Amino acid sequence: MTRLYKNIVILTGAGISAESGLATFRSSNGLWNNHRVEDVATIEAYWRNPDYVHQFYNEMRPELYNAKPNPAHLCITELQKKYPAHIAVVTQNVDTLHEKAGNQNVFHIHGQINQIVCMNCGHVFETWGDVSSEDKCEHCGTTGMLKPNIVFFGESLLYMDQVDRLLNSCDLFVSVGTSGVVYPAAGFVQFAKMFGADTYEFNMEETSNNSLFDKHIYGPAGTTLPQFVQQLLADVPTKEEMSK
Ligand code: BV8
Repeated sequence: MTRLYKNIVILTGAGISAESGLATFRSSNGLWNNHRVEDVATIEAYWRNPDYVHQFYNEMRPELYNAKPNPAHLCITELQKKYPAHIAVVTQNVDTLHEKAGNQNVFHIHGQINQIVCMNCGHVFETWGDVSSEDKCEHCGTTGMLKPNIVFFGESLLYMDQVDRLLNSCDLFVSVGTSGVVYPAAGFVQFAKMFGADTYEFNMEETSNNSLFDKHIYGPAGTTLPQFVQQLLADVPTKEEMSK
């Protein structure tokens, strides 16, 4: 690869956090194995039984609080520091490992586990503790309207205006650790491709989105993504080369 890119978008899914010890959704021991998606990750499930949904996320919070970023998250920080391009991270993950690794320009399109939103006034606040339907909103004082600030099935994604702008100006689109089954995130590669980006998919195996990517790099992202970052950095001309 010898091209110098100007605008890079890195889309991440649960697979980038797998080597940090966090379960993915759809693998054999995945998060959805012991729960039906429609019982915990839909807005109907929330209204039907808010404390069942709160409990699912209350149980998830401590593990995500203690999780540490792995080399896949860390190499993105190195790239953002050393590669002369605008580099954004669009993540489907609700963990904060991109932030813990020092990544900048991170957009959590499916929300974040450590954020709670009040369905009455829209106020969003941070917590790593348990939440229940008895809790009161610190802003409007309403009880029983607090929800994890996580985008459930049937809800619109967050930051879509920013994502649209990023996709139509990117010249390199890199997808890391996502099965490509959840929309609209699974469709982002098509927009990037339409606007002329080179598209790379990093995964352990072929995904449903396979044919949409120019290149596929198989293997654990903690190994493959740092190698890719080193290749990108090797193509950056040195100051001497630039001055010729
Ligand atoms: C919306 C919250 C509209 C809970 C999540 C078009 C076609 C078909 C369906 C739809 C469509 N448009 C919309 C839909 C409906 C739906 C949808 O896509 N359904 C699918 C399942 C058919 N989409 C929605 O409802 C979205 N909303 O479209 O709203 C709208 C518009 C206006 C007004 C109102 C409404 C909302 C989608 C968000 C849903 N919320 N989660 C929670 O997170 O707890 S989705 C859930 O799946 C997670 O957020 C997760 O991030 C996401 C994607 O999963 P992945 O991250 O890919 O994880 P997965 O386990 O699947 O895969 C992991 C991958 O990593 C694997 O490929 C594995 O091989 C790989 N891997 C593992 N280890 C490694 C690795 N790779 C590299 N290295 C490793 N070490």
